[in-house]
Amino acid sequence: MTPIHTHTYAAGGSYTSRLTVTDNGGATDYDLVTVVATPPADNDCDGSPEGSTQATSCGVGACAGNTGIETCTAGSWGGDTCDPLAGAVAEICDGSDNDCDGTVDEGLTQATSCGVGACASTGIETCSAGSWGGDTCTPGSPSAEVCDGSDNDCDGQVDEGCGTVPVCGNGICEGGGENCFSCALDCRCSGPNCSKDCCGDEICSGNENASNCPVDCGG
Ligand SMILES: [Ca+2]
Ligand SMILES: [Ca+2]
Ligand SMILES: [Ca+2]
Ligand SMILES: [Ca+2]
Repeated sequence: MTPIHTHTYAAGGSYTSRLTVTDNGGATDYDLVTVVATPPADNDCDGSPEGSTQATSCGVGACAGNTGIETCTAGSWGGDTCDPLAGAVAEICDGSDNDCDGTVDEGLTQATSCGVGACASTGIETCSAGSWGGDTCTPGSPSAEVCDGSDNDCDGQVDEGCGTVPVCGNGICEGGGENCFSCALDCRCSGPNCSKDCCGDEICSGNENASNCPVDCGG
């Protein structure tokens, strides 16, 4: 049986094969065989021929409306060049989907602060639909003002009223050095560091008593 030689081409087109035969005497002869297999004009790419292109669009949020092209290849559209993230930037609190992931203002928080003086505190707030809210900051509770260099009652003033406390003009603190900030040996009869005898000076004279002076001199 005469052998059949087979050669297969993967795509349609016009192909010619030359078949040459040499006999036992050395004589040769040949023949040309042409086979034409033209792809159909419409290969199911919506009536578009092979290799044609069409515009595409893609993207959501700030990337909505990005464009590209795709190509009709072997009966289907493919190779879309549209980039759904072209133009994407980091998400910010503005009511827009800046990073083009389909969600608006997601995962945005920022630090907050509230209260003054001893009541100062911190918290966070969250962005929703372009607005910051849900602040978790809660100020601390105020307490009575004492002479300690802090704004205990959270009114914005430090140690207000301390200046009205009578000072003891004794030998250690005299000369204007007595105050809540600079005099380690606070001689005021009602101050937190009051450990001095308040007797005998001209300012506190007459003010000393058992209720506000640890060393009551009976003035
Ligand atoms: Ca987003
Ligand atoms: Ca945003
Ligand atoms: Ca205060
Ligand atoms: Ca204070």
